[in-house]
Amino acid sequence: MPIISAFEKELAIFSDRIKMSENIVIIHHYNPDGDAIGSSLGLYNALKQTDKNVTVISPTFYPDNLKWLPGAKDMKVLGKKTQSDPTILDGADMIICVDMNARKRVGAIQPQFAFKALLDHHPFTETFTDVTIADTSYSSACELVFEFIENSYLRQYLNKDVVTCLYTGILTDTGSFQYSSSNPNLFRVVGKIMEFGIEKNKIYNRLFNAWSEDRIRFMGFVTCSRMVVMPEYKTAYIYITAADRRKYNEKFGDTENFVNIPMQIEGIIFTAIFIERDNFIKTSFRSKGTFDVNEVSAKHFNGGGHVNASGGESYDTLENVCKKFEELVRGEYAEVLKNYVY
Ligand SMILES: [Mn+2]
Repeated sequence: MPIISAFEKELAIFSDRIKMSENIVIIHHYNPDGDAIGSSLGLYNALKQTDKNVTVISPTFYPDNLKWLPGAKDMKVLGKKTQSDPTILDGADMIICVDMNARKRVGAIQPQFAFKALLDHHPFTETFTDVTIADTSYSSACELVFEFIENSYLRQYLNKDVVTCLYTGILTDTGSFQYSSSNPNLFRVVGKIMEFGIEKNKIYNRLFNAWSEDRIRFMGFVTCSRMVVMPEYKTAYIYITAADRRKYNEKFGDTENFVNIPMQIEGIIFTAIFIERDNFIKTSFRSKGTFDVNEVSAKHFNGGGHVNASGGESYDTLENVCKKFEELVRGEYAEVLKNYVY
């Protein structure tokens, strides 16, 4: 049974509202990933076959390896300045937020006048919309968007473009089915997606084998010179300075997945990365098994996410953030990590 069947009431309201609306805006979180872009464009490609005006607004620019997605060129991509433009949502009678659990995730944009709906799979969803369909059993917003379309009048508009976008977000949010993918429903959805004859291998290569030479060399440098392994605690982390980023001509998205590099070491179950950005330190965490990095992130690094993947930010120096992390590993989490059997 689809997960969405628990949301019968919301589904009806959501679906009716789409029918009634003429100008629909789809919006996702800033620094969008494959799931944010994929779920927005999946929905966009379905809705654009109707008689409605549909616009996807991206609060910030997005990774190059997603530019080939059907409909990507039609997206309205904002920046720090245009985000604060109060007229940006003028004329919209419905705003659909995807892949975000809090209003602040859209940056300075103020989605306040139109009817708002949310499709999300993060824990701790804030109530900032008029109707919400959110469930952490979904691997990705894309899996949820598929079920939403499948179970609404939009079903007739499912096509290869729609599911290509949705498959993209499923792949990126599950690390190609490594994590967040134990719910059988995901494979039911993927099975349905395959029926549209998507180019599965081509999608994979466009997403994951599409780096610049700089990025591959950056990854090599980081692995050699910026990785700290704490074998006793089954933990390893990477730190990157602003100078490192400049040296390797870092482009947006280049450091994505660096946090997974130490995870490939036998015995490591907990990894982190700390990246010196312009005004803050970006933090990401990954784990194997039940070690909850959502808690680590929420409690200590102003962030959140999922059990095995989370992120946050810190306003201290890079050096202090690394020190704090090591202290947490050797202190608060020491017993759990040392005794962790995986
Ligand atoms: Mn997601």
